[in-house]
Amino acid sequence: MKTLIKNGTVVTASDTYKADVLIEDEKITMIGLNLPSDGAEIIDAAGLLLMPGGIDPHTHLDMPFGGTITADDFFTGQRAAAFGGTTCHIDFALQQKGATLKDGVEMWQKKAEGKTITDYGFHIAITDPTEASINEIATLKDIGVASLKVFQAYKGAFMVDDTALYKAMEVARDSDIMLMTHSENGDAIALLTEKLVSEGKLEPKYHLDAHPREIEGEATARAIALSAVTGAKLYVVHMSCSDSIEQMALGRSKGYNVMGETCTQYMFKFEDDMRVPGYEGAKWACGPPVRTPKDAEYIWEALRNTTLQCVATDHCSFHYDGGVNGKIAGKELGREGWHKIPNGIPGIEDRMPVMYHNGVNSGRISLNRFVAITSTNVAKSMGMYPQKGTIAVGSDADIVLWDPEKEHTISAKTHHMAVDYNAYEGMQIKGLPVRTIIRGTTVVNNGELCVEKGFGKYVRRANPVIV
Ligand code: DUC
Ligand code: ZN
Ligand code: ZN
Repeated sequence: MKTLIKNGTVVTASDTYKADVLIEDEKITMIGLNLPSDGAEIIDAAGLLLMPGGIDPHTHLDMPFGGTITADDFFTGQRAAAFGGTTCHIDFALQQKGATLKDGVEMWQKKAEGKTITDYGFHIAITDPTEASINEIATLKDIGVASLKVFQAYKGAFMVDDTALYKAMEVARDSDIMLMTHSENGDAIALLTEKLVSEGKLEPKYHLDAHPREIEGEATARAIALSAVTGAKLYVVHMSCSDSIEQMALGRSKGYNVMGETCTQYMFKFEDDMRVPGYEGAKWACGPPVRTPKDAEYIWEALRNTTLQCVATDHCSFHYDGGVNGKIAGKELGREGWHKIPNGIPGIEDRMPVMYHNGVNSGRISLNRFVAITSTNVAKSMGMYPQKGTIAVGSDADIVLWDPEKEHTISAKTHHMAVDYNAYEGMQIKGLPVRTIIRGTTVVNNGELCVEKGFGKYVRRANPVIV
């Protein structure tokens, strides 16, 4: 199968230039001006940008959490991703207590089986850090897993202590695995939660008081220090505020092997959105919590100046009005107390358009930086580059045809996620994907899904690098 994309403008993390792109089977085989068609199917991309497909480094599909399960499974989540210009994502498989890390990955592989639309990989989160589990980190490469998540929060559920974190870092260092942390101080959160709940402070806004910014800063600094001592590569996920990002800037200025990710929602959803009267604030309960508009500006600057290198979604969708009309239970579980709200915000479909519109159109980041933070840096740090994350000869033909002039108003009424609300409801966007190509096959074209469930493939990852 041959496809020639003609007349488009290729955009990578470093360059923007006019070129045709030839795809043979699943790979890009030629890039240049006026390439001969030679019997290839022609796609005319005049007026369009050709960008590497988005890669979302942080998603939770079909994940049990907080007494329920996410609204999006691998089909609805990946379908939404493809509509939004994301061609690959890395989901978090969770180790179950008493089971191995590989069991966790296998469990998540089964959830994906037969449902996939985009390509995908798995991180594994270590939640039962026995000696055997810690030693098992050295074998993750055998199953194509190049990243290990450690929770410094969620005491009594996913959290592990500093001894386990330190030991996991030593094995991760020796086996070239990227160690990822959810950096908040779980002990402090547990104490604050107990206090607030015992005082009868049960409305959604108290979620903010249980997750102060200082303890995100503290846990981030701790993870960075342990990474510096052990020499493990560290990727801090979902950084939400200046307190933690300052620590990242400091660690990077010292030359440590550390990098950070933020999420789209931290630039658009704020503490005041959680403080509205009534229960609506529950929609924005996530960990770490949403912060302030000042933090959002700090994040934009950190994305510009390379303190932060990746933008994820932490897509973790729970219905606002769940448990009715056949819907899975969701945020309503916390009506009797904020501590029972399932944490998470959806966004797998919206990351690319929202970041493009608010980043590139507003002049906050360049087009090339947009590609870097939504795709290339993710591929590099997660061990998928140059198979994924760029437009280059030999790379997978994961290409998004982007219309910089196309306009759309984001709404839950029209989105492709299964969840019943949208974090960017009403946002008017200019610049959208019009065709999403994965490994040479058109997956979405002008609002139509063009592949069957099961199209997406597992991506084996190795050699993650700090960018
Ligand atoms: N944060 C969330 O908001 N949801 C899932 C897990 C997490 O760390
Ligand atoms: Zn997390
Ligand atoms: Zn997460």
